[in-house]
Amino acid sequence: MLNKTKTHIEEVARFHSDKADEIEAFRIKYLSKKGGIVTDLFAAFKDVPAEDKKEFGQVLNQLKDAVSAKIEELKANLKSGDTKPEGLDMTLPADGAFMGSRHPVSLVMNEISEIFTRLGYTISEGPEIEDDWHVFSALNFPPEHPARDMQDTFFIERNPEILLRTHTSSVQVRVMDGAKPPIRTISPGRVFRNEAISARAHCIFHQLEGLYIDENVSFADLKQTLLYFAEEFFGKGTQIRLRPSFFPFTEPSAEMDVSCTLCGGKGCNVCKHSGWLEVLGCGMVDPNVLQNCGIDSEKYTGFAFGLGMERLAMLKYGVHDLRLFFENDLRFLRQFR
Ligand code: 2U9
Repeated sequence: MLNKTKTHIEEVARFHSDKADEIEAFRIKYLSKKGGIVTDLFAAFKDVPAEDKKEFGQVLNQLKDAVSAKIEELKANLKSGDTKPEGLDMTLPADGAFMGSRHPVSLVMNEISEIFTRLGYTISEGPEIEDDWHVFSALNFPPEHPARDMQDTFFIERNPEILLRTHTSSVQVRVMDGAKPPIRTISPGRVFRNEAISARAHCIFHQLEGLYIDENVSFADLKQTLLYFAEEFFGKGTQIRLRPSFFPFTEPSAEMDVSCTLCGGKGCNVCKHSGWLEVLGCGMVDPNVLQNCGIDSEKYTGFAFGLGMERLAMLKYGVHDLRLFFENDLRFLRQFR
């Protein structure tokens, strides 16, 4: 028994761990009230012959002290912080940090901006809070036009008229002011219209408008530019068609459809069995607008176009309710990672 106790002392001296659970197992092995080695040896002490009791008692106490000292030493190391804190395994790989993603409207806006910057267009930005001149008057809106009504536009002040821009054409009016053609610019941005919110409309949305002014710019240039855009954005082989339309700031004006991106023109639910999807408005800049912005309409002509970003994002990603773009629901947004 004496030799066994001495062997235990050697084992205790050799023991080392920097894991809290192993140190606890060590304590239980030696000091547990039930079945602990030290506890059992003390219980056996009464059976040791009287002449051996002194020596055995000393060795047994040595073992008990060695166990207690070892536990204290190892626990102190744990607390000192240069080893692992209890319950935390520093060797495990780190949790993957959640990477944010771009909003689908930003994705579409960036993609379209890149298509036009490849064609040499600059990107122009301007204020969201505007005056009547830059949003309506310079763009040839007649005084009685419904867009000038409070039902359609958010007014901040009535006299003088300060309002939230209803289109980003106002940015291009600012670009034209004092600039000499050639002008080739796009203006992406947020616009505001006093509309009831539904699955297809919102009072805040995003537009990207384009403007190209130079000598001899023709409707054929507009068509070719838009065909290039359609093939880049919707894919090679996409067809376009132009239908006559009306805007106060362009003459002639047109709306452009692309062959349905889902059925390729055969007819499906998305294109309402017409084979075509309406994607943008366009036209030749009205000479009145050029004159209003200080550009000689005898010398220069230009074309312009406007796209609604939410509508294109709905087509591109198959989103059926425009309100999803404004709700910031992470279950929706994470799908665009
Ligand atoms: C200047 C002159 C003319 C920009 C244009 C459209 C046609 C158009 C709509 C698309 C969907 C608005 O968001 S939407 O509802 N836009 O149809 N926009 S031509 O014309 C301009 C721009 C600037 C100086």
